Amino acid sequence: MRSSIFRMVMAGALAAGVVSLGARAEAATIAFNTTSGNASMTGNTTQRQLTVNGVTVTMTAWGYGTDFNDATLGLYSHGLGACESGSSCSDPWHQVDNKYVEWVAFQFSTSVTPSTVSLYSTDGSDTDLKYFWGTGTLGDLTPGGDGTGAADITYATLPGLLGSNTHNGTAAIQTVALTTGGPVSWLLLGTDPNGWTTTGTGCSTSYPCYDKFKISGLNVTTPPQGDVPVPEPTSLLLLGTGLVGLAGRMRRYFS
Ligand SMILES: [Ca+2]
Ligand SMILES: [Ca+2]
Ligand SMILES: [Ca+2]
Repeated sequence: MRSSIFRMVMAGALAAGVVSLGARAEAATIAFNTTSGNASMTGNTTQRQLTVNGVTVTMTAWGYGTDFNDATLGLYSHGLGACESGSSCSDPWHQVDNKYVEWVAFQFSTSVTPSTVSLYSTDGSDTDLKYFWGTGTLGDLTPGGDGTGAADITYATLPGLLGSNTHNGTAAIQTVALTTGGPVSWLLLGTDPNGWTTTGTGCSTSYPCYDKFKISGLNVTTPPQGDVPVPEPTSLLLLGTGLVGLAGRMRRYFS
């Protein structure tokens, strides 16, 4: 009887002690360098992966006509490029462009808040950016295979929100702010499908000016974690010391 009461009190004290302990992790910025100069990049033209500070991002390229199409994901000294399947992949179309309309998907292993993306325009082209974002898994945008089986995903059925950031390109890396308003699990970055123009200097109906860029890097923040029941070593030591004292007092009380 005494020992069972003793065990109950001890169990209660231990449970209360563990639950009340907490470690609050601060928000952290993670910089994904998506140039070929980053030796940590793995994968191939179908899919590439990068892990920084425990967060893995998986990158896939897609093209878009009337729906999403397969594309190859190129890795160059100035960053990621894309070539829609069957389109020209010669310079300058090895970039992410809106002549063939291409997108690069970033699927994160945990929720992150995107803050900025670095774009590089090889030839000083305009670099109008559009982006979708969402939670969960973006997955295959051409389910069943391109043009076969299940219908490909379209913009209208893409399970995400769309934002944009329009600016004029120069032949340098540009940092563009991303505004998702909170944590996301995936991001789909591409040129504005309607961003190209036939007017302006050097642009005509015969030679439209298309938007083109490479994606050099992506910065995200990991959200601060709430109080989680993970005991800290120093707190555990205090808890253990307290329990030893409590046990001693209880033994004296019950004996
Ligand atoms: Ca398709
Ligand atoms: Ca391209
Ligand atoms: Ca444009």
